[in-house]
Amino acid sequence: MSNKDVPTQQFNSLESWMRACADACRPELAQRWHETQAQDARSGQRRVHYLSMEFLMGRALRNALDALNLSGDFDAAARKAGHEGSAVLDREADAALGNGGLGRLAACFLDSMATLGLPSFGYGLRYEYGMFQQRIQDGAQIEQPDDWLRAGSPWEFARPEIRYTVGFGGRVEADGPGSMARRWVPAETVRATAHDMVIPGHGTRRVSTLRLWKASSTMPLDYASFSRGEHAGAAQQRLQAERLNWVLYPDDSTQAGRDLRLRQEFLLVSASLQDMIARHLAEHRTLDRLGDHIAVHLNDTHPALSAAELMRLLLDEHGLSWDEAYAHAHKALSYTNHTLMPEALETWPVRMLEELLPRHLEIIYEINARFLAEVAAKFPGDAELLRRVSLIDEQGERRARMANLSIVMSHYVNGVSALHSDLMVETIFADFARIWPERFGNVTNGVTPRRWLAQCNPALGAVLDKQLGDQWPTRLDDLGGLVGKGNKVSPTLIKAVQAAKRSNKERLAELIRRELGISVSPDSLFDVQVKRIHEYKRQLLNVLHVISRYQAIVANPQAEWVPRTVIFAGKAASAYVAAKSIIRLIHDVARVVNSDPRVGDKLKLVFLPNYSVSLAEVIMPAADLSEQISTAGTEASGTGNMKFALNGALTIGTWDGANIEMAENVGREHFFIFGLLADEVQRMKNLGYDPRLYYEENARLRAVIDAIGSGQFSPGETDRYRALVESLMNRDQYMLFADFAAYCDAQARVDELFRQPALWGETAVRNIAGMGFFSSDRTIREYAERIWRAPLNRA
Ligand code: 26V
Repeated sequence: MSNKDVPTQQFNSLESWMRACADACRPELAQRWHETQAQDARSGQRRVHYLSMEFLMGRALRNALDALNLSGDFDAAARKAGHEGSAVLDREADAALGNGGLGRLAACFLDSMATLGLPSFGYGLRYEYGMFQQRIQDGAQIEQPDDWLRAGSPWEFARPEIRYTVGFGGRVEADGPGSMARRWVPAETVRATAHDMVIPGHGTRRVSTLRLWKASSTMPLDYASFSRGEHAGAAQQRLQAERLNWVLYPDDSTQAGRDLRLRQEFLLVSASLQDMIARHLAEHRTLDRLGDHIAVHLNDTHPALSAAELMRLLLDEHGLSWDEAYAHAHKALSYTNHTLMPEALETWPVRMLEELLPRHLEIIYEINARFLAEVAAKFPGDAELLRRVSLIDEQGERRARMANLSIVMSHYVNGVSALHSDLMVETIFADFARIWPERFGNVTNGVTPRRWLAQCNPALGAVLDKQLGDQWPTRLDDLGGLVGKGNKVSPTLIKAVQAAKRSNKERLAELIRRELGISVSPDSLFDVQVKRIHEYKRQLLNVLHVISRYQAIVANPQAEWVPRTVIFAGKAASAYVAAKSIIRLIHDVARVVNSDPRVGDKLKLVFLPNYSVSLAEVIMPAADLSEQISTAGTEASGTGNMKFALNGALTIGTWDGANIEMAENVGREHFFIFGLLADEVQRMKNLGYDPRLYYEENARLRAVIDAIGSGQFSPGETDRYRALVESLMNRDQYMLFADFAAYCDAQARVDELFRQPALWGETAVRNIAGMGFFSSDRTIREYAERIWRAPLNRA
């Protein structure tokens, strides 16, 4: 046996260990899943159906073991076999069926719905390739396919008996004189087959379902063509259908107006609604009370065609009247908006809908006509208002506005943090809020404390168990108990929390050494920004500060610098040039800083490639400082911010998204807040913002920009960052220059506190203690009570 075979051997044995453990969990999960389904069918309670194009699940084995109370046994058995438990778990591929925050939120929600005993289904698509894998070549991002199903998924249950036909294209025929009912005759059909993933609840036997649809051809092989020897032609049908499953759209920033994306969205919507109606009929025999029994939640507008498809199914397939169908749909539907960014608001060219979904377009027109008549009656003579709220944008190429459709058809619309929900009704949906003020509200996001604390940070988990008892993972408000009587924090507790942080930092330092060959000191302050790379999130502002710090260190190496390791990770949408340029700049700056002998441990800069749920699970527990520095008014909520704080990081952040509510719960004095407020940003823009003034007035900023612009970090190619610098100097859309000085001041305050370990540690504990509110259990309770009106059956 050659040396080269050894790792393969090890790999195989770890991999088979992982498989064996998953296979051991499967029957028990299946049993509990059956019990849950039977219970929900018997109870006849309202079920929630969470429709999302994205579920960013990550790995499932540790979560399954925990839910089944088998984690301890697993760790012991692995050790006995000579394996590290974590090495076994690392063999599982992430289910990365999502881009970022929106998809991960859906995954946290499934966990909470199961845990709280909410009768629930998640509905999504079974992409064969998930979020692309990011490689870095010469400092630049390269995308590679994510073949996560290569070896199959141990968590999937194929359900060949659960399948529906989904149509595309064709024409619409009248179906009887005078009737509203019409008949859609699609030109093509595909078959959607259910593949269920089990979602175990914690501290309950309940197991709920994530149902992912796989499209296949209704006519896999055209025998006539095949017999004529036209093999490629014979496979056409099959290809047409199967391309729907190929790949998750990896762009979370711009509307990707593509035919395939529209087909994917309709596949999700149509199969899921047919499934709900079939289940309802099996349990209740009639559709009379459909709207009372199903809640259909739209995770952003991606499943907004649900409004039209539900109407079509009820009108055309089940013979209901318009008013009956509308009443059911309106009772069932609710919608969450996740972004105010205009470029992410979905619209579809009417021409595409005409071609692909002609009946749905008719229904959208009818909904629009009735809606506009209602508005005209309520606000007579306001033609401008009608133009703005219309479901059809008539300027230029006519387009259907999916947010407008979602709002009109839903009984409730929510934003994802207090600020975001306020801005939503003041800006993008102001007209609708005037029409239906009672329809709008807020439900602040949360994260599951099982994955994001108990499982990813067992060291801190053990400290909490000792201090609070072991119920906190399902009762996160218990964290408040970390602060004792008289608002004191016990020094022993602080020490224990710091020891946990230290071991997590050592683990991350080891990973950085392994992945990048860079040695970083666990004594340094771990300053972390991990999230999608986007201009509004301002990774670039962070880089500007790093460069400024580098320049200051070089100018005065003898000063008492607080050693820092600045860590980035995140993916850029493949076509997003500016974001990719930021990744490149981070690498260029890192090369210069990390190799400068004058700097040493005082400053290190690392970019960890291929950010993922699994990587986040190692990073979050190890962070000292969490960077949440979006331009105020742009980040709808953020959820990474919550994961960091829950794991004892302090936050440096703007007054944006959920940062605000976090600071209020923790106490502003324990937060590093800086920068313009959302209304100041707006006011400044209205007055005419000139970034050059800041450049001219702030010598520190000038030195940083000049260094980038002169090619100091890109010696072979001095104008590599010309576009980036010009865009800052001429426009600076996200106001980095306006916030730069305040950001640097806040970073100086960070240094000051870090010099006082006991005080820093106490502040970390206070941050953890204030995070009880940000459990996704609380979020789901709010949805269930206020929006879905669905029961919780917590065992
Ligand atoms: C847009 C598109 C356009 C078409 C291609 C695929 C795609 C995928 C996603 C999006 C919109 C993304 C919106 C989003 O992710 N919002 C984030 O939602 C988080 C959960 O509510 C929130 O914490 C983040 O602040 C917000 O940016």
